Amino acid sequence: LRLEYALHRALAQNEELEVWYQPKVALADGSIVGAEALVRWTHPELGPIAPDRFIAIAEESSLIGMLGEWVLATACSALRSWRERGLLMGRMAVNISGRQLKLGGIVETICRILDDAGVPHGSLELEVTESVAMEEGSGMIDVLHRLKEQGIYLSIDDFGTGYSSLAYLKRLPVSGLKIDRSFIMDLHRDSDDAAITAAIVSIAQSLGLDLVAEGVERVEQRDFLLGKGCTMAQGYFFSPPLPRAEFEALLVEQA
Ligand code: G
Ligand code: G
Ligand code: MN
Ligand code: NA
Repeated sequence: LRLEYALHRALAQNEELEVWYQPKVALADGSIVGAEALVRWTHPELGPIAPDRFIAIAEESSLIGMLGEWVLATACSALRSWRERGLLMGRMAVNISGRQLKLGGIVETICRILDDAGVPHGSLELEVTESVAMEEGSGMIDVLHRLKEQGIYLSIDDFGTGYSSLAYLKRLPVSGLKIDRSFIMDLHRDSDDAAITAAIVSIAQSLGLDLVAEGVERVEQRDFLLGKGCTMAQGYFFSPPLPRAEFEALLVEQA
């Protein structure tokens, strides 16, 4: 309850929260093709609080709407500025939780934030976890379809950790998959992980889905993925998530 109160205060005062950005790169040459927005909270006394922890708190309380809207608006305003300067014409990816997607009027809220920021709908990617995307009988599929109708790009985060049937995956209105980093981590020395990753690459290719590998930290992982035909990645090998000014410096460097 104390953290919930502190989070509420942080949102109201707009000082302790930040959005950091991690590049999504083309595996072949490391060029930046997009960004993922990741929220950060530094409490004045407790220091940095892990997003997993405070997002869970926000989801249990009614703060998830406010937090999610703040992250989206902040990320869109950064993207608008980078687009205007020709620094990043690719997409901005924002994580969205299941609870937030179920809030009334969520599609309208998201579109309003994009329109206010002057960001084309097609420049937003929403990352939804596999378990959320697969939720049946919750109206989730309908929300995802309506977001897609609005031109928003949808991808499945942490792919491979849930239990999606391929038939169901084919019916989802998503355009891309992100291979969970647990498979990438030991790719270079675990033959099961290598086989699973190769299988996910071919699933994505057969279904015509874009694919991003998460958590690429080593050159061997990059080379394996390139060899299998995966074209995009994120990970410390390329860059960790960075504060806005540092991410922007990378964009300027590559421009
Ligand atoms: O960036 P980091 O690895 O610390 O993120 C931990 C988790 O928090 C990840 O699962 C990530 O998707 C999630 N996360 C980070 N930022 C956001 C956000 O703005 N909204 C939601 N819903 N989840 C986020
Ligand atoms: O669940 P999601 O994919 O949204 O989580 C993204 C999180 O993964 C980010 O918070 C980021 O800090 C973390 N991350 C990004 N790249 C790497 C990496 O190469 N290795 C590890 N261990 N974590 C990473
Ligand atoms: Mn993500
Ligand atoms: Na992930």
